[in-house]
Amino acid sequence: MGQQHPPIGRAAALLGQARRVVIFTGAGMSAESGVPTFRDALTGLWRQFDAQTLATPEAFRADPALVWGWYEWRRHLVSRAEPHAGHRAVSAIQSRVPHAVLVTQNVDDLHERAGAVDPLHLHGSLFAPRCSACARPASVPDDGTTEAGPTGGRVPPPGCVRCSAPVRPGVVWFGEELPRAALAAAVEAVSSCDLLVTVGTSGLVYPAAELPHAAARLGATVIQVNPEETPVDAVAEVNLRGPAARVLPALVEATWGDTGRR
Ligand code: BJW
Ligand code: ZN
Repeated sequence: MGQQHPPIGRAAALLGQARRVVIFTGAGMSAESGVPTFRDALTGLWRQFDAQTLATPEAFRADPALVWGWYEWRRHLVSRAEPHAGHRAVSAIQSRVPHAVLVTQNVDDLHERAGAVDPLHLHGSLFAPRCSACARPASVPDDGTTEAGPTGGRVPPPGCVRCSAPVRPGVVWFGEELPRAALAAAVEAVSSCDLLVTVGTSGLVYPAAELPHAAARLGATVIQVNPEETPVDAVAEVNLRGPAARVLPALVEATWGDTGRR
């Protein structure tokens, strides 16, 4: 369709009219906070590994210290990171739109730290370890004790206090089921939204990647924020090609006349 307005103006008009919004975020949302995207996560001493292979139950069973060390390294990285203006813009949208549900694939806590309301974490959290055998929640190790060191980043996981099996990260690995309540709430929000804003996801990992397509199929409008093309381009009414920390505050400002900072 011919766009009379620049894309940001068209997106602002859609957001300003929307009554039920879903904001759907992926790893690109946190990139400008210094958290590498999933496909860029293997830097430094992790360069020799493959993320898609490490993020599996098979990898954890084969080498628990390797996989636990990788997640501890990432947990420390996230603990030192700060939310950026894009995270705050997401919270501003939640405070302006009567029904705005945040669905994230991210395992960090940057949305929470920027004031987001009840984010639905489809792929779990770096901060919710549990027993790999009996699923008992385990405490997050004390900060500073498991910094990846000269051992090449390997850190043996603690044992469960109930059954002594290895504690595992509370994230969803390939081949594992997504948390049912979060997925059901996300599907429900997508089914009843009139606008879905997708931010910083490659749209490659299912079933989460289905959500923008489901929204479009059910008649909602889709806005995408991503510097790169993705499979979501096909269903997005507006593509805002740029980084989340710049585009989202600009979108909030174009919609409501300020950046949402109070
Ligand atoms: C910026 C930016 C900036 C950069 N601003 N943007 C159907 C078809 C094919 C395969 C499957 C299918 N259904 C299921 C599968 C298998 C599999 C799958 O999808 N595989 C694909 C690889 C093909 N899915 C699963 O296995 C899922 N489970 C499942 O289906 O279970 C079935 C089952 C049912 C019942 C019982 C038992 C089983 C589970 C998927 C779990 C995914 N987990 C991970 C790891 C989490 C822990 C960890 O982080 O280590 O989640 S994988 C990884 O991908 C992570 C992410 O959340 C997820 C999505 O990645 P995301 O967020 O899109 O990041 P990137 O890096 O891919 O992209 C970043 C984007 O940001 C890029 O587009 C950049 O351009 C952009 N960007 N800078 C804005 N500044
Ligand atoms: Zn246990």
